[in-house]
Amino acid sequence: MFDVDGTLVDSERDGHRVAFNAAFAALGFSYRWDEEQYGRLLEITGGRRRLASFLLAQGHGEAEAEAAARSVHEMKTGLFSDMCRQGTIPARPGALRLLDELGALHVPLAIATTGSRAWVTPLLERLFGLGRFVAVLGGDDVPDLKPSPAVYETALERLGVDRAAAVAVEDSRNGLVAARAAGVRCVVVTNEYTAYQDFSEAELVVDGFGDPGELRVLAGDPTLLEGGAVTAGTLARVVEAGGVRASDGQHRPAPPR
Ligand code: XBP
Ligand code: MG
Repeated sequence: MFDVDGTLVDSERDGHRVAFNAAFAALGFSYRWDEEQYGRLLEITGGRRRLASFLLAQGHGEAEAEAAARSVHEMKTGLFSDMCRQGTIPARPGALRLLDELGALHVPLAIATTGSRAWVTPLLERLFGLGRFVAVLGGDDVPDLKPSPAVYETALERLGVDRAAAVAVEDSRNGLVAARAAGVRCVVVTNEYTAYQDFSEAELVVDGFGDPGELRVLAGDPTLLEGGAVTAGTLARVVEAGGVRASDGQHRPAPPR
C-alpha cells in the first residue's frame, strides 16, 4: 500500500504549495506560503484542514476560516489537477521501478492517500497508470484523515489482504502513525520535509528507493535492501521479519490477525 504525496511523487514544495499560493492570489488573499512555513503546515494533513487551521491562526473567525478554506481549496484543487495533467509533478526516482517489480509478482497494490480524488486520479494515470492499482483511496473516501488509520483500514478491506501480510510505504510521521494504527508494517522513505521526524515505529527508514543507488539507511536492518535499493524483495522481507522495529532491533510479537 502506497502513500502518494512525498512518497511516490515529489509533490509538496513545488506542487501543492505553488497551487495553494496561486489560489490565494486568484481569490485576492495576500497570503503566500514560503517553503519553510509550508513544511510546518504539513503537520496538518488535508489541504482544506491545513488552510482552515492557518486562517484561524491568522485571526479569522471560525465560520469565515472554514468558508475561505473551502473556496481556496476548491480553486487549489483545480490548479493542482492541471499541474498533474501537464506533468509538472515528478515521480520519485525508483517509485515506478518498485511498482513494476511488485506488479510483475502480482502483488495487489493499493493507494492510501490524504489527497483529493480530483488530482490523485490524473496524477497516477499520467505517471504510473491507474490499472495497476486494485484500490485508490483518498481523503474523499474516508471519514478521518491520517494519522487516523481509516484509509489503511479501508485499503486492507478493498485488497482483501490480512494486515499482517501488508506493508505501507510512507514518507511522514502522520502516515506512519496511520499505518501502524491499522496494524500494518511500514517502510518510510523520507524527503527533505520529513527527514527529521520520529519514525521509531517503522520497520525500515531510508532516504530514497535506491535509484540511482545513493540511498541512505536511516534506521533498520540494511540487509533488507537488495543491491542497495528498496525492492519487492525488501517489502517481502519486512513482512517475513514480523514485528522487528527499526528503532530497537528486537523482535516483538507480530500484530494480531
Ligand atoms: C498529504 C496531504 C495532502 C496534500 C494536499 O498527506 O496532507 O493534503 O498535502 O492534498 P499524506 P489536498 O501524504 O500523508 O497522504 O489539498 O487534496 O488535501
Ligand atoms: Mg505523504
